[in-house]
Amino acid sequence: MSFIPLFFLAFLLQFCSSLSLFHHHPLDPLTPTELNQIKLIVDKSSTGSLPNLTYHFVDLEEPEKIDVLSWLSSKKTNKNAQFRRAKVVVRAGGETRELVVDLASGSIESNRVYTGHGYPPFTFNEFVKASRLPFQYPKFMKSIVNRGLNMSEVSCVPLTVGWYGEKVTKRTLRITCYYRGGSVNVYARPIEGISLFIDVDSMRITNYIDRFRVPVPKAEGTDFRSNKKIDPVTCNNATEKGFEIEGNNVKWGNWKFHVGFNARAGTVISTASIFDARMKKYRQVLYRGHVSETFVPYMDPESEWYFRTFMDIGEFGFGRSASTLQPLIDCPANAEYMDGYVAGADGQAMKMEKVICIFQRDAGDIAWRHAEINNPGTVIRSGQPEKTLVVRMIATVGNYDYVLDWEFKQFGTIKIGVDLTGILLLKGSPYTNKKQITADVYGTLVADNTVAVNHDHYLTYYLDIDVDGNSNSFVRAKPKTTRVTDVNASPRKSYWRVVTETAKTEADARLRLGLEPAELLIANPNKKTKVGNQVAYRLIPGQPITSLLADDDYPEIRTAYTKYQVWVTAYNKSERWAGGFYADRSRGDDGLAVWSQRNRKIENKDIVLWYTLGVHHIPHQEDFPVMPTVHSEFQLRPADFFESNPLLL
Ligand SMILES: *[C@@H]1O[C@H](CO)[C@@H](O)[C@H](O)[C@H]1NC(C)=O
Ligand SMILES: *[C@@H]1O[C@H](CO)[C@@H](O)[C@H](O)[C@H]1NC(C)=O
Ligand SMILES: *[C@@H]1O[C@H](CO)[C@@H](O)[C@H](O)[C@H]1NC(C)=O
Ligand SMILES: *[C@@H]1O[C@H](CO)[C@@H](O)[C@H](O)[C@H]1NC(C)=O
Ligand SMILES: [Cu+2]
Repeated sequence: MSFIPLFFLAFLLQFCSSLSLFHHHPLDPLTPTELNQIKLIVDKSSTGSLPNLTYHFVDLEEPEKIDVLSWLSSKKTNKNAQFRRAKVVVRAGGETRELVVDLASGSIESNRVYTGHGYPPFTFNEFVKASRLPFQYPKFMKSIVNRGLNMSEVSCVPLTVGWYGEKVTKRTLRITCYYRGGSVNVYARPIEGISLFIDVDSMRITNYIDRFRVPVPKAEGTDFRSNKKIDPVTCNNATEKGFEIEGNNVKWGNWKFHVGFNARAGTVISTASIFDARMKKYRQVLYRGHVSETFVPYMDPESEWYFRTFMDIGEFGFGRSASTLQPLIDCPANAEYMDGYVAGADGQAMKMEKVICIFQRDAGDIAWRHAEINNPGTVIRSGQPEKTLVVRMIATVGNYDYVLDWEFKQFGTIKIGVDLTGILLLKGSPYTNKKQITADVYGTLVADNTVAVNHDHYLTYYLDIDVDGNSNSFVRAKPKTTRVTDVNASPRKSYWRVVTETAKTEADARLRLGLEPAELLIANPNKKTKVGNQVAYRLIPGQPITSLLADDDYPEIRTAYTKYQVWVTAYNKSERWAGGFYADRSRGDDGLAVWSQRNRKIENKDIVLWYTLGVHHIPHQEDFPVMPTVHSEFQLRPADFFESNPLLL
């Protein structure tokens, strides 16, 4: 009977797959097979026959949190088909379409035309095609010859254009060009004075202006290649690997979490929980965290520069810009690497090699220590060295490189760090010395004929923190100066005591951090320690920064969320992108600032914390020709989460 061997085979398959698939997680990124399957499903549908079909966004459709958590706690071992759905955004026939594709049934669950403002991210192909157009454009070629430059030494890069109150917009890029002329540092030698507009849907140059000429900065001194040998002895070689990885699941020390990757955010950390040795169980800390949007506005209002107000994550994607990591430079010798997969413009899966590295850091720091000298006849010294686990990705978005770290500490802290490096955005200038400058040049003269334009970097993080469960509150613990009233009881006049305030609604949780001290806590009001304190995690912000642009300035309207560093919103799985999902040419009608206006209740609810870090970047000469890293960070740290220092258990 053929039935028996078939049955047996099915059993074997099931058995084997449950062995080999035990590392699956409902939030696993789409695999290359799944990406290609999605393309086949869409291409076969009615949408597939529409003209000029291009893929702009393909990601796992966020499953319901309740399903993910119950799947995880039920210890299921194989991939559950219910989670394998994808959100797909395509452009076809001049329209943007949103599709939800169900991979298990191979069908399209929904398919609608998006009619709101803004556009999906550009494809890499569009950027490449747009940046080639000037090379066949006679007016541009003439401008190059008129400047005495050689066309074969020109490189052009596409720039997104923002929105400046236009009633009708099109998908547009502007092109800016540079002169290599013997230098590999493309961004160091701008060809100034030219404006070149491209209508992306028709892929044509629609407007061209050559307004003025200034000298192209010289090639000398622009090379950023290092000739320093990397000494293997100095590079953290001896450290053990220290962690386990199965599929996308990482286990290290007391931590376990999931590392995902997508084209928009890059690294996504999910379901991070920490083992409590006293309770003998894992406790939830972070359901999902990733960088949500970036905003990099340049402070030059002139016609060739004013529009440079980039939202890199929504307009292009940090994942899509992820750089292949260089062992021993980007990550130490004990690092392990992960590849990423994204959909190309044609929907086909594309491998991005070594885009994430994970390594244990043993940097010579101290986790805790003490020396006790008051025991008779003996000095007792004790302590522990600090060890951390770093998950790193680097997004190279044009000229800038963003090193994005998630660093886990044994004690329970998660440190989120960003290092800025790369090449400054430079502007050609007639000046070779500061004393020649009489009008505003909007930046710093960093070399002959080279102005590095002032700008900001804001990185906004999505942090769906679930401290020991979903129902959390946002609490501010404020040290408040208090007068001593009973003058007979104490010679002291004042002290501070802690006054706590719990945010009731979203409006209570928009914060501009300043000099007024406050501990910012995500607390679980339903869980208390043995001595009765609310279990919590604390946000330790970095150097506070808010946007200095006027509220009615167009780039500020699009990124109104940069006016506050901290926001807390009610959880809604479709609210993840702080600048709105359709960031290119957006008008500020979607995004964090708008959602928060609903002023939902956030006390003892499933809530999301948003934190913006960044720098006002006044360039300096050392940032040229390549910029030494500038660091920003914030931390999430246990606060009455454990009964006592967990490192002693
Ligand atoms: C398709 O693209 C070509 C060039 O890329 C363009 O000329 C044409 O108008 C597009 N067709 C539609 C229907 O958008
Ligand atoms: C222009 O540059 C190309 C490539 O670098 C070189 O081969 C060519 O000789 C140059 N032409 C002139 C006129 O200098
Ligand atoms: C570092 O690793 C390399 C290659 O594994 C090895 O040759 C070298 O001796 C190591 N250096 C140290 C200090 O362990
Ligand atoms: C979730 O967010 C989306 C986008 O802001 C909104 O349209 C929808 O109404 C929200 N759902 C709920 C239940 O609040
Ligand atoms: Cu900068």
